Amino acid sequence: MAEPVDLARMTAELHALRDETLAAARAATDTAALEAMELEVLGKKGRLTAVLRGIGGLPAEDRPKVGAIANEVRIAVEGALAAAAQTLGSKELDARLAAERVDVTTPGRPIRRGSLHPINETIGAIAEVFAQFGFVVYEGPEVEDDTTNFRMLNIPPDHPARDLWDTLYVDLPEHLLRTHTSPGQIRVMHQERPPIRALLPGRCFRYEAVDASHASEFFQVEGLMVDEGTTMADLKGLLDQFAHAMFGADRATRFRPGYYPFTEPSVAFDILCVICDGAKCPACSRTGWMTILGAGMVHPVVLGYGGIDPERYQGFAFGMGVERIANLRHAVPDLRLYLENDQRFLGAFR
Ligand code: 2NL
Repeated sequence: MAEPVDLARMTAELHALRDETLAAARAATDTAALEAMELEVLGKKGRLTAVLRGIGGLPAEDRPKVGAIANEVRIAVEGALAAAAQTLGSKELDARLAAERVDVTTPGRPIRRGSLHPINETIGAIAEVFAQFGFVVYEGPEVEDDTTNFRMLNIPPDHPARDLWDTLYVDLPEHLLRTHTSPGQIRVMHQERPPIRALLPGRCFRYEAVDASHASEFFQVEGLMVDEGTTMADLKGLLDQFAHAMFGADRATRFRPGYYPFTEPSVAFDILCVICDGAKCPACSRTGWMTILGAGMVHPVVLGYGGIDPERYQGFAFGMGVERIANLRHAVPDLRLYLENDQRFLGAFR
């Protein structure tokens, strides 16, 4: 049986609870403790409720008095908890602000910028020039069939011109790694109707003893124009414009006769040596000139293989090695550098 209750004892208990809680609130060191205290004293199963449970044992006239005291205690405790919460809360905020302080004057960590690979940068520069003449970029597959890579370019299986390319074959009958981007031009002819102005950049492959100027992968950009009344004069004018855009408006150019099985007539296109300006240095093999591309009028047989009537349409085509153009643009001495992915090299082209 619980001890008999009377007004004086309950009053004393309530005041003791108040004084104890007020002292604890002042002593609390964090807001979590205050929240626990609130639950412990004022909560539904809290100590204040527990004391008041005894109220039924009091004489009826004392009950309102205890109720009034309990109310004062509740208000005092709530007030003390709120005041302590405010003090502690602002202390905690101050501590967090101090701990998380950011010195906005500290220099930032530099973000390392990437850059285009010099081969891609060069392809972009070439495409930008030809875009001004209406040439649109196409791409063809790197694995080609023998027919498209050789036969349709007027290079039959036993043709001696095949000795010009040491071909890498893949484990698929009649298929190979393209030796030039020309088969892509054949695909464009099959896919489009004249007038055609196509530019084909891409990776090509050949079996090669690797040195400073030979790799088993390399890039080409080829161009193709097919229309009614297209002439060699159009080709010469276009290539002059190209050379002047890439190497300067005052760079001298020349055309020489050349040979390719897929063009007739064929030409080699030279610029005056960018190293010695024609003074005949080792860079131009002491000729004063550097060949930058090969070109010619598309052979009528090749137009026919492309599904184009050579009686109605004429075309010219040209092809260049991208590494060679990039070497001249950036004075790179060895094309193996393009394949090594050495950041010290690639980072030099920002
Ligand atoms: C070179 C020379 C050349 C072509 C590529 C071509 C393509 C078709 C028809 C006719 Cl579909 N010609 N391409 C023509 C002449 C020269 O490239 O030495 N490139 C590195």
